[in-house]
Amino acid sequence: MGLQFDKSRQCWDRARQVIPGGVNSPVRAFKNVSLSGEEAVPPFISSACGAEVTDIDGNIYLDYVGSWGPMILGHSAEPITQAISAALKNGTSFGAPTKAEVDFAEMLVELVPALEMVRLVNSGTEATMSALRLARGVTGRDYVIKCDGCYHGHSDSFLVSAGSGVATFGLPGTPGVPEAAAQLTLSVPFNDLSAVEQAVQNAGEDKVAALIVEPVPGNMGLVLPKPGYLQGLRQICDRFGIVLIFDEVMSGFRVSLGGAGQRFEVAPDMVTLGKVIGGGLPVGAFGGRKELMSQLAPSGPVYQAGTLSGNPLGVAAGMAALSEIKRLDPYPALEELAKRWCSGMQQAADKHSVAFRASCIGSMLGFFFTDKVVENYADAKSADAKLFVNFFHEMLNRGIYLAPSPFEAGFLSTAHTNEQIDRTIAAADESFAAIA
Ligand code: HOZ
Repeated sequence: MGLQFDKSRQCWDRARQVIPGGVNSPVRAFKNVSLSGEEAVPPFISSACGAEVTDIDGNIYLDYVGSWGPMILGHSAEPITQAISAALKNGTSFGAPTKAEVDFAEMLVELVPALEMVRLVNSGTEATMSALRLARGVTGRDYVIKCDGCYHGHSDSFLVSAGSGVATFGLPGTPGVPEAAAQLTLSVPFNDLSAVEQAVQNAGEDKVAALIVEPVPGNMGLVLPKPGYLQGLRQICDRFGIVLIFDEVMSGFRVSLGGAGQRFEVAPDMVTLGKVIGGGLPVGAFGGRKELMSQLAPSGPVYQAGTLSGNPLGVAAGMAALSEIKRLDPYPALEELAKRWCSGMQQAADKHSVAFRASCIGSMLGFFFTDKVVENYADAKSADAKLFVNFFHEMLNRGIYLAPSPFEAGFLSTAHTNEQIDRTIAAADESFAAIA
């Protein structure tokens, strides 16, 4: 056993000379899954098709990262690649309105219940920072409440007690963030309504502009909201005039066609979306109630802008992806596949008496090396990190590509098959045996 990584290793050596940490986004590094003192080398990916990715050494992996979420239709899905090719012939950027972006905005408003108006941006980070700007602008308040372990991109306001890479590398989250900005962010445990009430009291009842939450967090591993939690957030926000923002960068089009707001029947004031609406190209969006969104420039005073926002290639890819997803309605099949993965993984762990908790919702997957139900970031951090690292490498060596961090969710696509899920479970069975 053991894959060859010679070419990836060579690339890694070059990358570290010219790119900080060798990667263009921290979560791609294998620093946190090093087995020995030496940093593990991430495979450098050369191509991807369906549910598989191939690295430059020719190793093929069954992929559960899915570019961190957007690949609902699998890699290189034909409707998307064709749409990009067709759009490419007409030019790559105009910096002017297009009919396609109107079609796309209409599609988003049709599919996501909380969206009455939407503005396109280029990433989830842009979406969340813009949504917060708007919430502050319309309320005239400064504080924002978020949850520990939730990740809303890398802008100043959201790095306090953040998930994803900040959690993976155990970073403080605030170097480079002015203290004055960090102080306006109040972070509370997920799934705890009384902590939110307390934070509102601490800030002052008329001081909190927004409460932002991943309704189904995927950036501290996958954590599910307790029954009534999201409804409780809605009630608190109503009581204190706080703008409720659902950050659906992870859960959007993953837990249902209309996202978590639709699945849990809670209407946020605003929704933020990211890569999942771009079919693999850099697209994001934020939107919500018309009365709020019309306060954005140029119809209102709150400024937000972007030369590449509504870029024709991104819009074409996103439109193709969402149209195909709407046409296929893959949600029941994806949920079945996820349940098959979840119960198979749990059984394999139980067989080897490994403390392990698998969970899933829609096409999102999660697992922790613990015997308790994980309800928040503190629970997630208490899971066995060493076992995760060993398991991760056992799986990678068997051709299963998982996120290199216990603080990330996994993703299924319509390209994954029952046979591939069963192969994953067989690999997990051997891996649990190896690490037990
Ligand atoms: N939200 C993504 C992972 N949880 C971010 C991906 C990245 O930071 O590159």
